Amino acid sequence: MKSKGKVILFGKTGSGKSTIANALVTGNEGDQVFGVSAGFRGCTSSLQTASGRGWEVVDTIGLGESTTGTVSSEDVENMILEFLKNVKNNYSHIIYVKSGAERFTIMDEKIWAAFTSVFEGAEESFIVLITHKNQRWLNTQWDDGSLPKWIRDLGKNRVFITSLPPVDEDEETEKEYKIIRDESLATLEIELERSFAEREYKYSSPTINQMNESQLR
Ligand SMILES: Nc1nc2c(ncn2[C@@H]2O[C@H](COP(=O)(O)OP(=O)(O)OP(=O)(O)O)[C@@H](O)[C@H]2O)c(=O)[nH]1
Ligand SMILES: [Mg+2]
Repeated sequence: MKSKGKVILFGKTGSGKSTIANALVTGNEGDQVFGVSAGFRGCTSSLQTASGRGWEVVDTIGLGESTTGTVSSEDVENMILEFLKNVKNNYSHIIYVKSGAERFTIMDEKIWAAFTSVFEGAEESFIVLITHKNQRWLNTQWDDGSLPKWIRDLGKNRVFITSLPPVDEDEETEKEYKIIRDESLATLEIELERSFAEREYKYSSPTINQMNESQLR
């Protein structure tokens, strides 16, 4: 199958990264490739890559998740170094995932700032993807100016939306959810394709790709 792109997903725990990764790779069908958290606690423990339906997707550990006990600053530095080494690559889309069911806070803005500095040089492939909501909701947010500035500054072409509710036990509800999931995925793929086509399918290369270990540190 023709390659559609290589995507990397970031965002806070529970924002929906693994759900999107599964949708792209499996098309909402069959077994899930990426572990999806069953509720309150995240379950993606490291970097995970999988391919399917023309997509190559890198799913990352949830940001903002507290690790067990106290961590020394040296540990943190090593963790970040390990992380940077692992994400060094060329991408078609570098996606920051944010749950629309949660409030937008100063924390989001800080994560976004860190994110943009890690992927400096690859700005053309940045996308914010808001989950748990639909296009009507997003349109309203644009109209009444209630999105935070860092999202508004990206512009409508760079802010996407998905609603991928998990499979429901109730048959009637599930029928509805399936339609929502399928429409969401179809729209997302169209948007991803459009934004990649705009750059003539050129993969972007963050400057960290050219850095050696000591430069990264
Ligand atoms: N209703 C609804 N639920 C969603 C949506 N996206 C994800 N979920 C649910 O939210 C929960 C967390 O989703 P995950 O995909 O595991 O989130 P994650 O970002 O991978 O989380 P970590 O791996 O902990 O970083 C799961 O129960 C999903 O089924 C959505 O668009 N709508
Ligand atoms: Mg996950």
